[in-house]
Amino acid sequence: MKCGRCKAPAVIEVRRHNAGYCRECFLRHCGEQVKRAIEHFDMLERNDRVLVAVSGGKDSLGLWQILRELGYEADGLYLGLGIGDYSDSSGTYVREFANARGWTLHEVDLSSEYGFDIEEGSRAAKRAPCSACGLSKRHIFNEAAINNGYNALATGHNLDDEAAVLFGNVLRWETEFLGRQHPVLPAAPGFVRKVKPLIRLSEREMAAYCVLTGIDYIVEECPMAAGNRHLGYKTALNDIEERSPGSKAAFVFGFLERGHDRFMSEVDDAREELRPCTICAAPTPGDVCAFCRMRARAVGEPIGVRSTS
Ligand code: Q46
Ligand code: ZN
Repeated sequence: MKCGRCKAPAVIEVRRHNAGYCRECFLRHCGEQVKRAIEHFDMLERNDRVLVAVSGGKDSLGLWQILRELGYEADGLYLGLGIGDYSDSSGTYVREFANARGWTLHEVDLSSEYGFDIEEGSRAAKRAPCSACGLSKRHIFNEAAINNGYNALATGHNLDDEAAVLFGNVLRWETEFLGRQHPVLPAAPGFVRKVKPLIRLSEREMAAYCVLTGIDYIVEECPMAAGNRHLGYKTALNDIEERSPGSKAAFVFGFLERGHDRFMSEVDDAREELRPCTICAAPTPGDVCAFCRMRARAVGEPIGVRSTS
């Protein structure tokens, strides 16, 4: 197969685009897809300070590099979740990546800074580990971006991730989540802007991007992911995509163009009722936010009192 752009031998085929690419044209394609997503959804301004949440995986490290190559002032944020060897090794990949390039990396460690890890939070809050983890990430990423003066928080969610989340939300008609499912969530009091610039690139394209640019990333999955619903949705969608290339993109972009607006009112209603958490000041519908409640339960403090020692 030849590269559809320059006719050199192709190194990858992207069936969704019905195209093959050589190394150089493929890397240009990845940069163009990110640029297109940023412009189309008004994700970033040229002078924004962007904080990229990096996990050590292909998507977040690839995203950080692409944003820097496109000229954005982008720094990294790594959150240590305390998930055994997986966290130790993912932290090493992130640090080596940032050090090799001399890029700024912020680090937050859940256990040493908040007094609990994902397993303890999950047990205390009676939530599945991924739910406790998602809650912690949302809270800490937002807090770190605001405290360090960033205008936007970028995450490495790719097209496959977004398709799987959309699939799950549609299966259960989670209307408020559907209203929130968008590649850009604008800033609001207490919330930094959140963007997903990889929405036009698949998992496979991100893996190829990292291999072709020599990015060393953690290949093993988080051990907590095994058997979760999200992975099941990904497998089902991969099967559909295999038979009918382009289905995932049609599903996600069709929703964003023709479905998303219909669910927006659910989010507005929910946001109107928010007020600052009495412990951390993050916006919350109650007195104490869900993260502070989980932390208090996990460390055995009465809810509503944060020890200062
Ligand atoms: S890190 Fe956290 Fe994921 Fe691990 S515990 Fe679940 S949500 S699977 S992206
Ligand atoms: Zn709080």
